[in-house]
Amino acid sequence: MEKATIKFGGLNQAAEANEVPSSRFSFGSVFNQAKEATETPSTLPSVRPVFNQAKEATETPSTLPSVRPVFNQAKEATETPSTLPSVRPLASKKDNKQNKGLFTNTCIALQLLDTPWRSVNWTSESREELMEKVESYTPARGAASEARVLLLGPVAAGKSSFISSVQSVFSGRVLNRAMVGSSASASFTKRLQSFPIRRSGEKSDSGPTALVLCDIMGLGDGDLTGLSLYDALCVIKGHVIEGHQFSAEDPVRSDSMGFIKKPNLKDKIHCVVFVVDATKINTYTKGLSTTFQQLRQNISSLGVHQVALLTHIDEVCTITSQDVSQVYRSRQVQQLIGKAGALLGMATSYIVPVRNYSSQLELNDNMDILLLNAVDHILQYTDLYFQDNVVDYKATN
Ligand SMILES: Nc1nc2c(ncn2[C@@H]2O[C@H](COP(=O)(O)OP(=O)(O)OP(=O)(O)O)[C@@H](O)[C@H]2O)c(=O)[nH]1
Ligand SMILES: [Mg+2]
Repeated sequence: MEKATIKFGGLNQAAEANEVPSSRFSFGSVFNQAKEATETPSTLPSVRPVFNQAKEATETPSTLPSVRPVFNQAKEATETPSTLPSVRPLASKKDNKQNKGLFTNTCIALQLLDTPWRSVNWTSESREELMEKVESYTPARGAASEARVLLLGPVAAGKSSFISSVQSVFSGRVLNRAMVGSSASASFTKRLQSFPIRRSGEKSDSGPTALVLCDIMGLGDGDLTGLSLYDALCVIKGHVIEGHQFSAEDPVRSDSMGFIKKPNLKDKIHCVVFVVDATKINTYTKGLSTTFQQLRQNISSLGVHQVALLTHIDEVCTITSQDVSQVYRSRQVQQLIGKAGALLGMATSYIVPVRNYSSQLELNDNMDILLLNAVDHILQYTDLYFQDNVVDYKATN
């Protein structure tokens, strides 16, 4: 059942993207068969001929016109098996329109869970509350004046976009503050750059919030490209100065210019956010997965908590792309969060989906809410660092 649903989601998206209704119908029939094969074996005999027709239709395009009636047949096989005629006449235009509507509704119902698996309040009040929460945030125990959060992930995962998107929410308009690249193979971001998140509206006069998002080069996947595990750990430990330019051939060394020999709490990273692209979860290499697992072990031993963002969710689920408030009802997104958990070696409760601003020129309340929920999630784990480590830190300094 699950396998069939997965295939269905992907193919349906492809079909919708290409606007080829005939392929929708043929696949719908196949899917119905798979679904019924699992759920109601007793109805199988009536469905089997439908499958054959659909199969033939795929193999021999000349028989394609018969695909529409096949859909009718399959649909009715589910609803009224006793009335099934052996061959259906060609549907009228009106019938086709109705069928298309029903089919679309069926598609939506199959892509969406009945109830969201996480609850989010999608109201403008909630958006305001979340913004105020971030604006009034101060690190626990007065440990530091700001919380430094590092975004780590493969090239083009959306690290810089997330920073820009959060900046945009607080600026009231879409900005490209942290320089966003394209989906090239080499990292667009080369330097360590910190972005204090500004307050919104008139409150911006009272200075930025206590949240600083740090952008960095994309991770390599085990070979000699991208940010190395060693350099990433140097940044987290606080040895690397702002603006340091990373290079695979020139790792951070204790004699590197500006190397911070004895980092203070303010130099260190207090939470790490892994960023992965939902469209690439199935193709990320084993080397990258190993890098993630090694990073997680090393970062955890420093007492730094980690969470993760699943970006590009609009590109894996058509319904979420149209209405981001459906994200926690999307089977596709839920399944990819599970896969992201396996890739990162992380429980799914640490992973949140986001849709970054990429092509939009105007803010969208629901996108803002999802981004702000992600920031809230990050801050919870950032504070654990201050709660866990500050006593030790104060005692030793
Ligand atoms: N549709 C969509 N596009 C996104 C999303 N997030 C990022 N992008 C796009 O993905 C591309 C790469 O985004 P960046 O933010 O530059 O990625 P990065 O992780 O900073 O990449 P490097 O700096 O090269 O390591 C850009 O074209 C973004 O517009 C998203 O959630 N949805
Ligand atoms: Mg970047």
